[in-house]
Amino acid sequence: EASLEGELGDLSEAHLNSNSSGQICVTWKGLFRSHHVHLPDYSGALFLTSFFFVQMMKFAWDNYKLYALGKNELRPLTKNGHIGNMFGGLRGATVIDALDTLYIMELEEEFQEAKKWVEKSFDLNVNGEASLFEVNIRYVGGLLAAYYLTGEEMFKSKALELGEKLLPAFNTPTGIPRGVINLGSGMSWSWGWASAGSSILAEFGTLHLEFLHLTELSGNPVFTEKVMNIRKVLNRIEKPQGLYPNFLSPVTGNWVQHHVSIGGLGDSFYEYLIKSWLMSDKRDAEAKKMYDDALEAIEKHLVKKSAGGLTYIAEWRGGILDHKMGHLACFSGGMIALGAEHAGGEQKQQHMDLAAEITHTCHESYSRSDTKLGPEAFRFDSGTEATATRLSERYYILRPEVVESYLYMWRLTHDPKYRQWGWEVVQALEKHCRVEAGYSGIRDVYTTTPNHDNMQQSFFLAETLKYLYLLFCEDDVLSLEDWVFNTEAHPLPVNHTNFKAKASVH
Ligand code: DMJ
Repeated sequence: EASLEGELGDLSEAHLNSNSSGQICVTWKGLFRSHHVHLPDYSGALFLTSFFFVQMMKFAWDNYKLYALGKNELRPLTKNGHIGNMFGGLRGATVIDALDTLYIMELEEEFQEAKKWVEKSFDLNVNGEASLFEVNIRYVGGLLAAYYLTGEEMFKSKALELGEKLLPAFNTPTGIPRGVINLGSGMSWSWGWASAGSSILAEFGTLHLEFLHLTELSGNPVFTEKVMNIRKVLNRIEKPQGLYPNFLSPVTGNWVQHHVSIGGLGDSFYEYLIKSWLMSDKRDAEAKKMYDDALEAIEKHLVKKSAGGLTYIAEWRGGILDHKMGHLACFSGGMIALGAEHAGGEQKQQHMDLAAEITHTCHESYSRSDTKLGPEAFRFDSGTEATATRLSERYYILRPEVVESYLYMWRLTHDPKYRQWGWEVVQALEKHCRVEAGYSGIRDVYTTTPNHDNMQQSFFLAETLKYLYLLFCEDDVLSLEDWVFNTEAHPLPVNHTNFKAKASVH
C-alpha cells in the first residue's frame, strides 16, 4: 500500500470508465508515470478506488486532528478549529461523526486516536443551547454506531447518558419536543426563526431510529414512548391533501404554516418512516403505511417533469408550487429506491423509475456546473433546468445527499453509471475542495476560481466519504439487509434477533 500511496499523484485527473458488462478501467497520472489499469471485474478496481477514499478520509482526519482536535469542525484554510452554536457546549462533533467511518475503512490507528478522545476528553456536563436534532443524529447516532460496530461499552454508556439529557425537550403539552435544549439545565425552547414557536417536522421526526436503540440498550422504555407519542400526534391531525407541513405547534398540536418540502425542514422525517419499518425487520407496519401514504401524496402533488424532461420534487406553499429542489432533497432518490425494493407489483417498478429519475436530475445539477459539484438549490423555472438562479444558492458545503443516492441506486440496481458518477464527485472534490490542510466547501459551484468557505463539515467524514467508499465496496460491507443508516450515515443494526449487540462488518 505504501508504494501505491507514493505513486498516487494527482487524483483529480484520474478517469474511471466502466462498460455495461461491469468492466472497469482506471487511468491516472502518477507521480512518476501514467497508469492505465484495465480490470476484467470489479475486484482489482475496488481495491484501487477504495484505497483512494481511505486516503481522502485519512487526509481529512489528520488535518482535523492536527489543527482542531476537540473543536467541532476544522477550518482548513486558517488551520484552526470551529465550535459554532449548534451543539450546546458539546465538542468533538468531527471525532464522533468520524468514528464509524474510520473503523469501517480500517484506519485502525486513527480510530484509536478518536476513541481515546471520546474516552478521555468528551465532556457531557455542558451548558448551552443545543439543537435536539443535530445532537441526536450526529452524537447519539455516532456513538450508537461506534458501539454496535465495536462492542465497546464506553460508546454505549456515553450514548445513553447523552440520550437522557435530551428528554426534557419533550416536556410540552403535546409531547412534541422543542427544537433547542440546554443540556445543563434541561430548559428547552423553539428556534427563534420558526414561526409562532413551532417545532420542525424534520427535527422531531428524526429521532425514532436512535431512540429505539436507546431503549433497547438501556431497558428504559421512556425513549420509545417519547417517539411513539410523536407518531400518535401526527396520525391524529389532518394532513392537507395528505401532505405533512414542516411546522407544528408543540403546544396545540396543529400545523402552523403550510410549507411542505422533501428537502430542508421536511426531508429526514420521510426517511425515518421507511427506515423505522426496515429497522424493525419489517414489523412496524404503521411506519410503512405512513411512508406509503406520504409518498403517494408527494407523487400526486409535488413530483413534476421539466420541459427538458427532468423529474424533480417541487416545494409546496399553501397550495402554490415552488419549482425548486434543494441539495438536501437529493437524498430522496436513495430513499425511494430503498422503499421500492419492498413495494409490490407495478409500484415496485414505478418507484424504482422515479428514484432513478430523481437521481439523474441531481446528477444533472452537478454536471451542469463548472466544478461538477452541485449547488445548494436548483430551479426549474423561467427556462432554467437543474441550475441555481440565485447567488445565495450557488454554494456546495461538502454535502452527501447526491452520493448517498448513488450508493443506494448502485446497491439496488448495479448499474455501473452510479459508480462512474461517484467517481466524478471524487475528482471534483479533489480538484476544487481539497486544500493544503483538509477539504473545504466552496461558495460558488459555477466558477473554477477558488472560492473556499474555510469549513470542513463533520458530515463530510460521517457521510460523504463513507457513502463514496461503500459505493466501491462489495454489497456485504454494511449490507442493507442488516443495517440502516441514520440520517448522518451512522449504521444501526436491523432488529433481526432483538438487535444483536455486537455485529461485525468484515
Ligand atoms: C447532515 O447533518 C444530515 O445528512 C442531515 O440529514 C441533513 N444535513 C446534513 C448534510 O447535508
